[in-house]
Amino acid sequence: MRIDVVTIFPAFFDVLEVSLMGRARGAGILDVRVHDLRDFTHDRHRTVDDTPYGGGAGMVMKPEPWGEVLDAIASDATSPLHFVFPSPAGRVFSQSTARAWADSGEHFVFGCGRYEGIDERVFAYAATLGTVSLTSLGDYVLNGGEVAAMAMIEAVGRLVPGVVGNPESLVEESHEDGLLEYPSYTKPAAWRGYDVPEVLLSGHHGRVAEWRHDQQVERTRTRRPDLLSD
Ligand code: 6GU
Repeated sequence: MRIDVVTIFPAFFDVLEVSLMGRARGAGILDVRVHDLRDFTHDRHRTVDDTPYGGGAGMVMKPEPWGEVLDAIASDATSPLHFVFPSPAGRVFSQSTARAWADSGEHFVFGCGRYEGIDERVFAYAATLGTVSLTSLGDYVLNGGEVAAMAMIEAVGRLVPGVVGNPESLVEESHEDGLLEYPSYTKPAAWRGYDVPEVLLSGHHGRVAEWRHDQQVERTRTRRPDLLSD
């Protein structure tokens, strides 16, 4: 899977060299390329922002460097392009979004905005090159799109075949079946006065499966009743 990232802080993405994502990149399963937006400016100060038309607080990212970097990426596209602009004003990302994107076969481009946002015309221009999504992680505000893009890249990337060693571990986890994950235990069976639930020591696979499912439903009911409402 090919992923391009556009940012004024490439260092945020250094952590993609670590752990499962780093191994997947080394193995050629994920091809992640990070572009510094300032490399697509032409003035001495490498300016990427300016004051908003109509006034107001903060600065807005200028369209010209974005146009140039999007053109450069589009000229090197490996499959249909999907531009994702992380934004708290976007639609909320979920496991089903991650699954759809991982299965899409698209070439993803994450455009990370800073300041008060990106000039709105950039989204219209990107739509002439591919699909455009404005996507939020949830109802809180981060300083820019970088941390949100990282979260989405990891959520999508780990669903690409070969990134996670044991594909079964993807099936049983929280949100894949609309329920939270069941609790897990390992040895020792007794620890500081806390015992592992008896059923897990029974060796009875049917009873274990039933207990785990009951735990999933009960956890979801108490912690996340919104997931059960439909
Ligand atoms: Cl995608 N971006 C920013 N800046 N803040 C967020 C977010 C995204 N999702 C939640 N908060």
